Amino acid sequence: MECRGGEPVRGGRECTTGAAGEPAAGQRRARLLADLRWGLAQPQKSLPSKYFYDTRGSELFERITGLEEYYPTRVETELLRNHAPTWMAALAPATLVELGAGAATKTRILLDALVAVRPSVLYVPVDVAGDFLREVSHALRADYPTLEVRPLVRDISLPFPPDFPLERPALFALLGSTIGNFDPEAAVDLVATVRDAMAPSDRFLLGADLRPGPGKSKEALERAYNDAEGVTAEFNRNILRVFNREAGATFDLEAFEHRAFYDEAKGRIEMHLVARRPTTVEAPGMAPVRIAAGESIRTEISCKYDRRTVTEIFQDAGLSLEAWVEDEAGRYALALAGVSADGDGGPESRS
Ligand code: SAH
Ligand code: AVI
Repeated sequence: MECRGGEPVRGGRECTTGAAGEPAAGQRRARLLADLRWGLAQPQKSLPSKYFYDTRGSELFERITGLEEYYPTRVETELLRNHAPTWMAALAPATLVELGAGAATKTRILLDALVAVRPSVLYVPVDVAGDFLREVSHALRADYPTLEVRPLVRDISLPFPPDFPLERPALFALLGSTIGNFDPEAAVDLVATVRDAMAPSDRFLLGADLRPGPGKSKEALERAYNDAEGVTAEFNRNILRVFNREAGATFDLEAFEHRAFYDEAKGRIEMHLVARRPTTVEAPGMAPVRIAAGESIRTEISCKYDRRTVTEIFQDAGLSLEAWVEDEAGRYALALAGVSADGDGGPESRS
């Protein structure tokens, strides 16, 4: 079965029983094993990119965001600095829900602008990386004493309704171009899930990495995923560590090398782990899988956008684009959207 994100997930709706809605350890292990079996049985072997993010993977991603080659974080930071104060003053949201919050570093730009106009705010960071999310939430509570922080450990590729009411207006944010890690159909499903939770007064803020153009070469884009220090390669291999540790798989990390390239036809970066030599992986309940030298496992897609494709995703999901800002070189954009006037109006219009 294909789930949102074009990634294999068994069993539909996530059954959540742990703290902050986190799946119990046994359920997570069963899901990892099901995804591993499915992914390694495909003609193009693949693993869901959400499994990069244990605490080590989250920390490696944070290191990536500081790399010279990885421009998206720098450019998004600049755009947020320039536009967050105006947007926050106009919207004054009572709730900020952030999908794939990670270290919430850039979120602080939103929060600074927000608490300046509305000190008492609810912040709901949603992320699969539970331990990391708890640490980040703890730090935010210390730094923003008037902020109520309610973290949710959820998989955003599945419906993730919070089990508490959201104060309106709410701002839903999906930053870092994490939308790119979902294929276009899955991206529409994800945005539609958010739209279903939105009231007419709410807004959705999306960060999107843009396709190569006059101010952005394909080479510069590919460099962002092939840094000189090898941090992205380490991040890529971390997915195998996660499967070894959490699912009892036997990936030989040394047998795989990092590869990332831009596929112009699909408008996306693909990240792979390529076998340097024949290697075999075993896992509980799975027949050993032999991987030939040169064969690869695709570990991530990172779709790139333009204003038209983002507008289409919004439209298909029942949202309308209200603001679009990008840097001068056209490398990265922020898009702000509201519920479409011809939609059903979201929760405020339902009884
Ligand atoms: N928003 C941050 C982090 C981006 S990294 C930034 O802009 O820098 C992507 C984040 O999304 C990680 O924290 C990862 O754990 C989370 N993530 C990835 N797939 C996810 C999924 N399916 N459900 C929930 N969180 C996910
Ligand atoms: C989180 N996500 C949007 C990053 C991206 O650029 O697709 C993850 C990443 N993969 C390699 N480098 C960064």
